[in-house]
Amino acid sequence: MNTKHMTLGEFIIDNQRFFKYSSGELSRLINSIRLAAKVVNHEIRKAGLVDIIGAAGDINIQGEAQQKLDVLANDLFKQTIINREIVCGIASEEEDDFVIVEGKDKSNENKYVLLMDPLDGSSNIDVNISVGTIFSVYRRVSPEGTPVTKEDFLQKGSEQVAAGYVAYGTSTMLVFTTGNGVDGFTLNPAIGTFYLSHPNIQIPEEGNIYSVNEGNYVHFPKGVKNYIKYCQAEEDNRPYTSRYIGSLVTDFHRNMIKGGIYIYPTSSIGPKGKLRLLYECNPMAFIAEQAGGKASDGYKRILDLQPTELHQRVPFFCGSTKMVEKAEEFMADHPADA
Ligand code: P6P
Repeated sequence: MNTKHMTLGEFIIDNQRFFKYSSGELSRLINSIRLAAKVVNHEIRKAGLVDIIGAAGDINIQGEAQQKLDVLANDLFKQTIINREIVCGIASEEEDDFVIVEGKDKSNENKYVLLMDPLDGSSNIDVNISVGTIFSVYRRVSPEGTPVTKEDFLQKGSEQVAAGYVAYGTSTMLVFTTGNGVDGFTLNPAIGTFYLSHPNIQIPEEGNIYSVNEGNYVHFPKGVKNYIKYCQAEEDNRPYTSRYIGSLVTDFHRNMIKGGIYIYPTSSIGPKGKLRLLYECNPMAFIAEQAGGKASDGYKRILDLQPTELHQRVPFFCGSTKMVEKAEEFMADHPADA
């Protein structure tokens, strides 16, 4: 089939035979995420009007309590997925603990667990900066038919069967992998259909963009400070360009297309960094590697890290392989900072 104008639905049908465990459930899960993404997109696109239609905490014209968008996004993704009886559990940045999902007959026959950051960077909405949804899918490891357990969520990132993000930017894009490369789909809002716009995304091996919050420079470990100075030096193809939007999905997506490195390191004010391993770093690392890039904590491959807590934070270096490797060289010079 000519993939030029393939819709996401056609792509899923055409490729589900390559999905790990190739069961229809994963296809249905991705289709459900597609649906929820459209609904969240609709809410985000009118977020600037909340003072007209009711701000969070207000009662809107339907008499419903107006929710903060990240809470709304969480509820929308949760309900869309739960109603379709595809997963046996959900973990979310917006939920203190994981959510056990039982079938109508109280069964737990579903094979997958979903982890998500339903609306990453939501504080940017008030200033009209792009935000995103990040998701990660594993096959459960606990016995089918029993309630999901914490171990189902604490799997290494290398065990993911799918991962993706929705970028609510100048256009709305759904980018995901099932372990067979990375493909990007752009929403045509006029008809509510995602079209294959970026087949087989390959992140350039080298880039000239570095993304880090330099406002925290004074708090960074020596290895990070030295790498930032390397990026700024007038040598070879440097100085690099500094681009930091403060929205992971947006900074990551730009680097996927143009090449670059995104860094959220440890610091004296954040000894484990800021980003969450399970539903931010692992999915983005899976996507980066599937697109030929790299992701580490400055020393070790992100996907090899053994999670211990649902909301644990890790330092994150991700993007063009050669840029991540160079940053790791600077980090290796100062392991004491780890
Ligand atoms: P800082 C948003 O809150 C987020 O989780 C990421 O999307 C973003 O890259 C990062 O935090 C920004 O954090 O500390 O630089 O404002």
